[in-house]
Amino acid sequence: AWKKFTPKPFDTAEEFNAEAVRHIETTLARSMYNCDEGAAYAGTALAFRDRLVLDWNKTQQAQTFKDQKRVYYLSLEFLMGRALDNAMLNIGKKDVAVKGLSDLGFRMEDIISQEHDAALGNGGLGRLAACFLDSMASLNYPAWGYGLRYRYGIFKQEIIDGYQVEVPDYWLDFNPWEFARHDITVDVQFYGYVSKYQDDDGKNVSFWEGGEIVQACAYDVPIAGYGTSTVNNLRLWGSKAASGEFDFQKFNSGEYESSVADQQRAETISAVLYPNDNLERGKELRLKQQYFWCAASLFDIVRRFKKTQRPWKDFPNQVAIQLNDTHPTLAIPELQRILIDQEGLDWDEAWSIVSKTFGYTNHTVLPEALEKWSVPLFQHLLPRHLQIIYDINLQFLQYVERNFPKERDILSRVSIIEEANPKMVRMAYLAVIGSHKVNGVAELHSDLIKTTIFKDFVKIYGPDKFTNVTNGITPRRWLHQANPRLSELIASKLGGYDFLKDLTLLHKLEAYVDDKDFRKEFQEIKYANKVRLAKYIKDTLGVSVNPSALFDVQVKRIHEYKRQQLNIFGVIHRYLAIKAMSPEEKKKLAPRVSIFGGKAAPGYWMAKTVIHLVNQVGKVVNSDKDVGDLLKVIYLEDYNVSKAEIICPASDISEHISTAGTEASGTSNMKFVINGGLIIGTCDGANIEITREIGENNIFLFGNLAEDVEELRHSHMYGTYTLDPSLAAVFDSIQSGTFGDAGAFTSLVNGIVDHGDYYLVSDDFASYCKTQDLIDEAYRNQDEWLTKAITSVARMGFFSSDRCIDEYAEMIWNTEPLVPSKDE
Ligand code: 26Q
Repeated sequence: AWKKFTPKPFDTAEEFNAEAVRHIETTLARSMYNCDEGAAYAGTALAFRDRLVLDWNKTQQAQTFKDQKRVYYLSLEFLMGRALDNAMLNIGKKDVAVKGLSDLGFRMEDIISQEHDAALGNGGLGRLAACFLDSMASLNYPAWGYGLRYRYGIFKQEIIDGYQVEVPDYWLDFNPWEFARHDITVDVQFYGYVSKYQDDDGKNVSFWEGGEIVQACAYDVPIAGYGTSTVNNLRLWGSKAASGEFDFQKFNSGEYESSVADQQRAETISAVLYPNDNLERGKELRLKQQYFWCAASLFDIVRRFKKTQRPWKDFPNQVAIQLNDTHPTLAIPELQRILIDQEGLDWDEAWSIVSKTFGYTNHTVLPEALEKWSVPLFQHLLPRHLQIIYDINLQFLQYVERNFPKERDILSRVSIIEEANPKMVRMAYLAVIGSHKVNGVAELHSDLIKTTIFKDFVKIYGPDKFTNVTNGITPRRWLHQANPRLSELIASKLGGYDFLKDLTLLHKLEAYVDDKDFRKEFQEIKYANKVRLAKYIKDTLGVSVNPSALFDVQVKRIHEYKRQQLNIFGVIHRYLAIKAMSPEEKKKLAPRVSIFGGKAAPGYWMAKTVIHLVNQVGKVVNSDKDVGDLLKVIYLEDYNVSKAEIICPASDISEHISTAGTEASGTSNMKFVINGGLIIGTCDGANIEITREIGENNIFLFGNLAEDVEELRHSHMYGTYTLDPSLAAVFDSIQSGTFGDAGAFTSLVNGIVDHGDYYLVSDDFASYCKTQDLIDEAYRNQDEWLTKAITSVARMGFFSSDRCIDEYAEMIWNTEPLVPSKDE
């Protein structure tokens, strides 16, 4: 028998260095004589990885042995960011590595920043999936993530002459955090046709034949929990050409080039992340990605279930699959297909299993983001799935007809197939029909989906199928890792770091809101974080900003509904006001730094125009001698997770100013407040619950309410409204060329002036500017400001993603944690 392998766990700096050096010299085959920061990063990562891997194996064995219900989180995006710091903090022993690296002449900060972000996501939805993985592992839930292993993550953004330029993000050169499982593969079929047979019992059966096969290859990423030995698994699928006789035939018959071309075509499936956020674009390759990933994941899940030799009816008791938006909806007809075509279950038996297994999370009500795929495309790519979808639809519509015989047009409204030209498959309806629970991601949003896009379904299924799980964030990354000094200060008052596992403990901080030393330290930490960001701005953009100024931050994907245009118009309004001020008036004004960051989808012209305008305004304002320190406008290039970790702790005010009813939740709002920043925001998404938790005195809310939006839009269309006069003045300055070629911005201005102002920028402009003035005033009273900030942090306990995961487990998944035993 094999002798059990025991690793060398390091407890001292010397032991850590021995491990890191061993990896550098042997795993990497490099000499310590030219050990640069890249090699030091690799050695450190590999030393920590060794510790992770053993707990990972143990966790997986224990989960297999206990055979409890598992959760599978299907997401096309996992925006993980960097792994090393997180691994060190979750495993412990970071302090040892800090000392060890410093003995070798390295600073931990520099080593950490060697790592490339794992940027397999666009924004909120992908980062939520990453926070959920952290929470599921930290709470010991047996849970796997399933995703795609994109060769290129979200593009890198460069700002050149004030314009966004996209650069490919090739990130896999050296990735110590993934393990290629060359032995774990799944053949995935595309195209072909459906044949009908009669089986031995005379039953009609359908079978999907022909077409082509692409191979899915598993790449596993360990997900360590905080303060527990649980290490869960994130399985990402990479695509390859299926190896088979076909290739060899081509090869042997001299068609070498075409066999290489087949290979490349197959690899295209997992090559690149689609960079659209909140916009659906019906490209065949995207649908191929979705099916490839769903088919591989379902095959894997079913294979694991079948090993236990349980009867099929146990499947929903052993497996919970959560669909992160509609992107994995094909998993529903795929499971139905496996059960009826391959496992021989009858339709009803199979459908009962399918609809108990899935839960669906909706992240948007924007009509342009609701996924639809054309029937002809489906017919071509996935003929058997289209049949199954038609059958699901038929059963469903028959049910509706029986129960609502008097309502004739409900059938066309709720049909999965939209009767357009061409016909379209409505993925959200399929997801609702195939799941046992549907949830929104904040209270307002969950209410809205029940009264708008899914209204008829509430009538059909009753209200209990629909629920809310308000989003959260992991306090490990977004407090402890991003803001170690604040985390340490909190721990010093609360008697340790338990709050990182039970964030509601933060409420105890309220007892220190008047504590002089605590307040001073809290304020110093914020200042130090601002100094750090100021240095970053100086290093990257060459602009000096005053760290004592009010830092006003809006960082998120650029989208009209998020209204970065409202922010920059407000900045221009401020600039014009400063230009008109007397020296006395200027003295009274609090200096401000307006910081923007975020990527625009490459084809989203209006979003790119906003980026351009912000940069043009920055160019003019930042060099205007009349303005000096009173206003600086900064565009941070390539906003991503690791930059968010620097930016969130350094804000005084952050902006979450979407048109009411459009932002499903928002999660960066939570990240800013937990780091002692205040918010200017609309009554939208999770802003509403943040207000309820922290108190309305501690947040700057403005603008129209969701319930008024429809009427306001109507008034724009039918001429009963006039443009806000201050906004008109802003437009005049833009159109007179103050910020360069006015023509570049006409579409942006005209969208508001002439084309209905869909996002109600004009309606909210006065209220926005007034609220910004209130913020200036409030900031002058630093003492009160500090009280607001501290009180808010103390009341943010609700927004931990641990709370979300417990809610999902209880209300949707019906799963229990598996607490690792101590002795193993
Ligand atoms: C769909 C089809 C084809 C191509 C791309 C897409 C696609 C990709 C990404 C559609 C949507 C997304 C991303 C959506 C998203 O990030 N939504 C955000 O989710 C967060 C987590 O729940 C919320 O906090 C945000 O409010 C919501 O906008």
